[in-house]
Amino acid sequence: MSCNQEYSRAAENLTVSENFKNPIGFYNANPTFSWKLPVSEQTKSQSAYQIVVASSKELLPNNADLWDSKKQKSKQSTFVKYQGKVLESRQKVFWQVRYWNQDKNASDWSEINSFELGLLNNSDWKAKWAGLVTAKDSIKGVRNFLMHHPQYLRKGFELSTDVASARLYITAKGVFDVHLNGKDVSDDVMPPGWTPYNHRIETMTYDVTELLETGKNALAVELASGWHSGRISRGKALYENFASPKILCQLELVMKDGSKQYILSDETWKGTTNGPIRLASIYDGEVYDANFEISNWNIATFDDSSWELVESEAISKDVRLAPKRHHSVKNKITIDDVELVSVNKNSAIFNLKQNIVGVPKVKVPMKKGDTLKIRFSEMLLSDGTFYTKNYRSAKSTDYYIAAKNGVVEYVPKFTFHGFQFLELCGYDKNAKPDVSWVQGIAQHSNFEKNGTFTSSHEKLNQLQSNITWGLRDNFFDIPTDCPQRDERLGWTGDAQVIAPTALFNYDTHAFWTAWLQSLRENQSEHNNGLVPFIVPDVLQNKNGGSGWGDACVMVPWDIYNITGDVTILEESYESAKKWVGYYQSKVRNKPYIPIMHSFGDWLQPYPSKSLKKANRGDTPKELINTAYFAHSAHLISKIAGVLGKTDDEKKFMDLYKAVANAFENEFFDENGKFKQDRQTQTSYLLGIYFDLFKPETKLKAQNHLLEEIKNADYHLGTGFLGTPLLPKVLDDMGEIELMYKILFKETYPSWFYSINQGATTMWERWNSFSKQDGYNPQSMNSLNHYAYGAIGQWMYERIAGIASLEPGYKKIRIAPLPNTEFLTSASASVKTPYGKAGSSWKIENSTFNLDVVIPPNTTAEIQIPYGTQDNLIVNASTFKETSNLKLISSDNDSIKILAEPGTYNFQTKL
Ligand code: RAM
Repeated sequence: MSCNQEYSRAAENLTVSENFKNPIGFYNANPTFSWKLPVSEQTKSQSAYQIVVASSKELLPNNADLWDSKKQKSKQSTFVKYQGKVLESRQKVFWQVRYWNQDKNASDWSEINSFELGLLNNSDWKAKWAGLVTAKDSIKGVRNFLMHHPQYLRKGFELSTDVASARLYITAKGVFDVHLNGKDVSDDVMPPGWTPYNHRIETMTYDVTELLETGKNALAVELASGWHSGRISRGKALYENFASPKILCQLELVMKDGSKQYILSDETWKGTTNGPIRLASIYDGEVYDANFEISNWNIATFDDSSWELVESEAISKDVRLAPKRHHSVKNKITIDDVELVSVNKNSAIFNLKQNIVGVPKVKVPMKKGDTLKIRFSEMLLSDGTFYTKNYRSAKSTDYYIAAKNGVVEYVPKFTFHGFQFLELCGYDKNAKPDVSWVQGIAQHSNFEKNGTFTSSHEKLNQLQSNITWGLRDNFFDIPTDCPQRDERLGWTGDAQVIAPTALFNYDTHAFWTAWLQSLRENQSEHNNGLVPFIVPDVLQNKNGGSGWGDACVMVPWDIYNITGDVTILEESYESAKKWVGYYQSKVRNKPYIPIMHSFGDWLQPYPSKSLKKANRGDTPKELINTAYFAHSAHLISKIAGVLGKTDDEKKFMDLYKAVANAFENEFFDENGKFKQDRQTQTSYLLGIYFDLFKPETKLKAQNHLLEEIKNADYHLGTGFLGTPLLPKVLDDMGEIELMYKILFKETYPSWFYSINQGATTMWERWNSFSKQDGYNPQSMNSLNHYAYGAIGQWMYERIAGIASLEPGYKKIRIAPLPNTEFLTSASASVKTPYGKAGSSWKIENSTFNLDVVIPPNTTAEIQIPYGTQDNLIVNASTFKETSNLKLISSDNDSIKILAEPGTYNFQTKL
């Protein structure tokens, strides 16, 4: 019986599509289903499953009216496609699953989960865009860009019967904060976030049933420019030329008597710009004047007769309204361990000890009528000077004007800053500045932590911290390049290099797939397949860039390998092919060598070129174009293979081989040497990692690469494109000691150099700042830029030792590569689609100790880097093959084992 009980343990952790748990306002009427098997001795794997889907809970499991998958003999427990009846907007759908284990015993049915669809079609919207025409009295801000006064909008309404359920569907051309009867509807930050608004605007869905009252109610919205009508979108012809922000809002009520009511945004709404937020800009900050506060404006009893009527506008067919397909930004971490750095006559400087993105929360004594000015900075100069030059034209300053004497509390709402230090001035001169005056609120898209990495080395741990802070700081609804200066754009190249590391550390599956949809929408504007440098594409440049545009192929491929979700390959396939077509269209005189724009190996250290061109490094763009052309064609061939498109698989394989051949002939001599006086590490890295050389040339090129690294005194010499490839290439070459040597270098250029200079995030340049000389004087210089954090993938995969060997960790590789010079232990865990996997090693008394966790429904190849089969101890006994552990191979210095799910401890002598 006890056995049977184990067998009956139900599946857990049910999710739909990209890891959504019981979502409402869900975007996908064709979802996929995923579940995890419980961790138990009896459940090693799944031999079959059954999913049942119904329109009400009561129909489950036996009368599933929407879909019954029936028993499917399959090991698949992730991303199983829904194949039932067509689902509609607003529909609430219930589902559960059971599985059969390896012994063909059925589990119990899982708990019932649900999802509720949002408004999927523009025709679902009865509301109109509504708002005041603020363009007419807006002021000219930095570089003459219009600044709209934020709007306060409201609508009172009366309900005669009780509400059974209510959903608020809402979005904005701009950003908003919505209240119902004076209460916050959500804690989302700056919804609806940023998409190419000329193609698609995401809509939010909130369950507001509990906030409504019988009798009088009021819906109230604060609305500001955000990305849509702010200078970050750069005007141009986009987004209706800085049109006044507007809201679109549809409150749908189902009453207890079954009747329906709608409260819609339209010309009957009232509005004012005479509220306390006087101005708000992403780059430039917020101005809040407490003298303009309007008490009770967002509750039902407020008299809005003196407010203006808004203008309305029908929704257009051309811009899709679609439920948000990833999680919005939230306040995630409060930093209150603050240091008071200095107090001058009129100002005080505070240090959060961590470079964050978000807003300050200040509690400061003030005198009526005075203005508190809050400035931000990433790092002070050694003499304590408050430095803001690297924000360039972004004013990044908040102002608060006090309406009375006493302590004021203020958190800006419609802006965000990138900062570690903040300066206050304008507070009550009689008060003594105190650390309690300031907190930092770190904000980012609301994804969960997915992995952990730690080791015995303090600086390596600081690097992990810098990587993960740099990631979160730049995942503000879209993946941005930097979060602080007058840029904050979705650079495709940066995204391409960081995606794998991001997926290890955070559950960014939905975050990436949402952004990739924006990428495809912007690509569709260019018939030749061009993928813009930035997405959303507010620059509207007519050039595509190698290594940047390839994000449309490389990021989907990474997502697929790490999650096992084939959907992203299907969604991206045509886009990827078009991008390779763009390369083809750029081939001029020499076959397979595209002549086109590239940012090159961006920010390579020690460039030989003069300052203006130095950022692009020394690897010629033609070489980079050709390398990425080949690589993207190669990946498309692999993707075609996964999708069963055999013709394309061959066609793109042939193309890749032809381009690779041209690459070798054009740029390398018969000795595998890069044909340019100024040698670069990246030219070799691209050729080797993208597999562009004939085998004999590859060996020669590898030696030239080693030579180059030696010439650099064992420092890296790579920019944005080369850096992620360096550990992979050296690893394949077996040059592990060398990789450790480079990684643990303390001098410029290296990862630890920035740590030695006080970095708490990754930097844009290897030498963005030094304690001695302060900021690198070049104007483009961010202290929060994730590209060089791409080393994070190798830290998980090889220092700690966890990698996905078959898509989505169906097969796991545990293969740590310890280094005894620098480390005595390292450990990582990852929430795989099947459950938690772990690899943790330490070396003590000449014994190598490895703890491994392998989740159900997977297998693992475990490679123990020391010892032999004879001296291997497993879970405290001498190693013997069992049904759980099979020997694959054993030689003098490593043992390879195939493991079934479970928890294992391995010990062996060094
Ligand atoms: C700057 C940033 C960004 C990079 C582009 C090419 O804007 O460094 O990260 O991708 O240049």
